[in-house]
Order: sequence, then structure tokens, then C-alpha cells
Amino acid sequence: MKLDAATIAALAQHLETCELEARDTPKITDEYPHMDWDDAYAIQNEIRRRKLERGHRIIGLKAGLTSHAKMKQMGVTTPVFGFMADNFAVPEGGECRVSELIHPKVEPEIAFVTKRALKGPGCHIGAVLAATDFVLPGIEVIDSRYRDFKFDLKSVVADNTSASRFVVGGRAVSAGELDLRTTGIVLEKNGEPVAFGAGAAVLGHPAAAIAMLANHLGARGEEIPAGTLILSGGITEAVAVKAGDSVTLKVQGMGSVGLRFV
Ligand code: 0L1
Ligand code: MG
Repeated sequence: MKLDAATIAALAQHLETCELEARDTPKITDEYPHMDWDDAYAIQNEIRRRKLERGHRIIGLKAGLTSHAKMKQMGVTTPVFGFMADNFAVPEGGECRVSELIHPKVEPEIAFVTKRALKGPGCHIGAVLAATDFVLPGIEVIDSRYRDFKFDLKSVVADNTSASRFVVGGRAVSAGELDLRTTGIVLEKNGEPVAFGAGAAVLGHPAAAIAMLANHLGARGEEIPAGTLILSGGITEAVAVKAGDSVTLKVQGMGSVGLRFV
């Protein structure tokens, strides 16, 4: 690690304050260009610790930048991992208040819920499918705290991978019931289709993103516990939203889920 504990704590406080006050900031690597991956995840962990200390619960995990469309959109080449706190959850069909956010975008995703713990190294798609209780449609609302979504990977990891809000719903199905590679999705904004794709856009199979997360945590001596909700990453590019927009995700064989921006 290149940063000391005081700097990590100060950067976590800065980024979380930006999140809570809906304020943007230049990317933190402008000031700390030598920070490394361990520093980036340490800052994210400190944000998580701050939320737990205030009484929040961590209710899910996420993989991000798992599709070529997303990687190309953001000019990066590697997936990243983050967490979701209880106040990120929007009820199915519910409202998401834009005044609490900076510049929200939505991503169509497939969410997994585990029934057994998953631990790397060596976790693979087969192990993920065997440990999955069910999958269901999910929309992630990302809201990078960085000005104009301009960041590098270490900055975005520190910023909890732009995690902000999410909704899951529709029909929960057993992971073995569908071929998730060929499962088609349509994202609609205000009734108009705005993005299309299939599960294979996420690393060839959305379960590969969950395996990568398990291997990432395994390298740190951690695991994905049973009963964890995990967003596997945007299947298409993220779509910008504003107050008044209504967004619906339709997933083949899994029904639909939606939310409204107010
Ligand atoms: O969930 C995601 O794919 C987003 C990861 C962070 C990058 C971004 O803000 O687009
Ligand atoms: Mg996402």
C-alpha cells in the first residue's frame, strides 16, 4: 500500500460526503497518482465501515464494468467490485429521488442470490450456478462522485464503483431454468426501448462475473456468504436519466422490473 491510514480515512470521508451531499469532485488520483489497488479497496472498505458505524446494513455486492459495452464506454479494461447499503434499495416500481444524486445513469443487469457460500480461488461458472438460489432482473442506478464520470479504475474502486441505488424484481427463476448467455433484455425509458442485449455480453456468461468476485474476495481471505444478492454488471452501456423518467427492464423468462425518477 502506498497511502497511510490517515489519508485513506480522509479520502473515504471525502468521497462519502460527496455521495451523501450529491456533490461531485475531481478524481482522487489527480492528487494521489501513486495510490495502488490495495489503497483503492481500503478506501472503499472504510466507506463501508463508516456506513455500518452509522447503523446501515450491507445488503448486497456488485460487479461492475463486466461488459465490453461498459468497458468501452468508460475507457477501461478490468471489472471492479463494490457493495450496496440498505438505503440504496428502491422498491419495485418505486421512486428514486434525483435531488439526492449527482448525474444518475441506469444499467440493465441480472441479479444473483446465493444459497451457499462461494469462495475463491478457483471459483468458476459451474460452482456459481450450483450455489445460486435464483436469478432475477435488476436495474442499477450508478452515480459516480467524479465530475462528468471522468475517472480511472483506482478512483472508481475507491468510490464504491459508483454504486448508488438499485431495484430488483420481476420473476425469480432458478439459474438452471434458463441459458443466461442467450437470455435477452430490453431496457425501456419512458416506454421507448433504449438498450438491448443478452446475458453473454457480461464476460460471456453473467455467472462469470460472480466467479470473478468470489476469486477477488478469496484473494483477500473473504467469501460471498450464502443469501447474498449480487448485481453481475451492466449488459449494455449505462443510460442517463433525469426527474420525470420512468425506466423498465424486461428480461426474457424473468418478467420486468422498473422504477421512476422524481
Ligand atoms: O456498475 C458498473 O458497471 C459501474 C462501475 C463504475 C463505473 C461507472 O461509473 O460507470
Ligand atoms: Mg452496474
